[in-house]
Amino acid sequence: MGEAKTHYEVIVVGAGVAGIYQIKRLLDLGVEATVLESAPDLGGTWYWNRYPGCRFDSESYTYGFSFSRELLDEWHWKERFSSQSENLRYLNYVADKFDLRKAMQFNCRVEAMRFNEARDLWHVKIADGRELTCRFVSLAIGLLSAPTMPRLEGIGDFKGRSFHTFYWPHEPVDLRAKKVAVIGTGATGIQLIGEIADKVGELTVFQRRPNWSAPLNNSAISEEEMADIRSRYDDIFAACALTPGSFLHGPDSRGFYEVTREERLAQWNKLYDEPGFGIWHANFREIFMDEAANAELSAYIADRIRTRVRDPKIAEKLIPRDHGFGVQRLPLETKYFEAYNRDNVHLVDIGETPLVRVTENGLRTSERDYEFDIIVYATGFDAITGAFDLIDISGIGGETLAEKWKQAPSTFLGLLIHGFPNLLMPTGPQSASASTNFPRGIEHNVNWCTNLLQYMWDRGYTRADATREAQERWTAHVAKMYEIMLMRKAKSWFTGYNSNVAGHEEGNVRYFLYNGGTPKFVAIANDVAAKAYQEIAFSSGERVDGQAATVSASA
Ligand code: NA7
Repeated sequence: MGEAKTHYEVIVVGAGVAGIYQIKRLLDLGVEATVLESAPDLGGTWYWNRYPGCRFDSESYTYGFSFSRELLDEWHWKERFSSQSENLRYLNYVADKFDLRKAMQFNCRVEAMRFNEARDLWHVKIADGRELTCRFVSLAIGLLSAPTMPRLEGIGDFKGRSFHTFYWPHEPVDLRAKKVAVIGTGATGIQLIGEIADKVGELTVFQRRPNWSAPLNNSAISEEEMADIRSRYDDIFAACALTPGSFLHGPDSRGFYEVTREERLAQWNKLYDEPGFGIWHANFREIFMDEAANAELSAYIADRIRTRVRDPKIAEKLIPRDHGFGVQRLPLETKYFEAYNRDNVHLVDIGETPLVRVTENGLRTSERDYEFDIIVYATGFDAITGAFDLIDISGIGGETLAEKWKQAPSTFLGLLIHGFPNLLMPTGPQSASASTNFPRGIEHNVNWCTNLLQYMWDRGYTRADATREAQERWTAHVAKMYEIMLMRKAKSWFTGYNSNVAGHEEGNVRYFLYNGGTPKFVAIANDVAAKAYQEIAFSSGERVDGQAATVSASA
């Protein structure tokens, strides 16, 4: 395991999708590198989230790694939208196939990282007491890996079982005949509720705000279909590379107002009944920017909800009023709305009667007490920057990242941070990977970062720091793109909103996503590389009084 070693050229933090690919690239190059993972095993998101119903919203065969033809030929995705257990099996298969485990250390929580300016090294402190050094760190720590609990009194008082969906127990949880509460109706709650409604005794859903949601329309993939998919992989990945979201679903080329209302309805009828994100990503572009266009689509989806939910009062409660369709992350669902037609499923509108506290026996709202055997918190994540905030990271001059990003993150391409040299972010804020079919963005970002490292190794540089100007330009560009998007008004993790984290409440929009789409992002990032990384200051050699022996032209 190499645990006695204390120095590496590269330390990768996180053994999820990004960390697995990053270590693969580094080992192929013969670089001395290790992965530090806080969990007992690899898989990241797919290791942790074991709640029933957890699965891809991306078509499985667009989510898998694209780097190995052999892997593509060997792996059979069993379902169009594969489940958590299968996804975890896949990531283990990849790690074993390419012998990556040898470079992974588990149960290693990185507590702190300090940049040593004199030697151009990162000092990485692990919770087990070890301190490692390395030239480069790749923080592959995930976008949604810091779960958050409500700030509710009495959480510890509950005598039954309770857990956040992220920490759903590894052993099966017997839900039969149990009284179960689910708090939260985001993408997670919606997957969970649809899956367990017919498996529990009583299910009570505590909904603060409804979310728009559309059918996943999942199905099995037969041997023949998989053979066909395998023969088309090149085309599939090429098609993903051309769409803004890196999915197979690209926007309708017609203008919303160029077609008649009947034509729009026909298109929506088709998309709603098709698998996946088509209703979101293959829709008219205007739905993301134009209030009237968005309102017409939202009214259409509201009607679809009304046809699926028997009790009109419940149906109205499940229809969002505070935001339009698709301006928050769209959850995809399987029999979610039908769950509310069951006698054992109850909806509590905690927008109207807020949760007051957790009690010994259950939950108290402003109206009454409820008794439960199990309380499930599907309350989301301190998204994107949350995992960074859990590590005490200090860069040039002792500046801490938490302080620098307190109001909002600022980055260069979402990949580098000025003042924090040699720190790479394959899944950071403000890159295209945050808003797209994650692995497609991740593969690009890992390749970009690895090419940057190779560039430095070829030239003997020991420090790369994005310039302040480049970072300011990029951050302003990212923020500007929000101006035209309806999403800027939404209370969702897309805008850095989280009611459970101090400073992340409503009103402080944090620009997390690059909204220009994958093709544009890739073109910009590749152009930076093609022009010899002019936005990055390179230098090399030990420093005397802060001066490097060699400094690049761009420094
Ligand atoms: P989300 O999408 O952030 O959803 C969290 C849900 O929990 C949402 O309905 C919240 O209501 C609700 N919530 C959060 N805090 C509270 C408190 N304190 N009281 C009541 N209700 C609360 O997280 P998910 O895990 O569902 O999805 C995250 C991503 O994972 C998803 O987008 C996929 O990419 C995978 P609110 O809407 O804030 O009123």
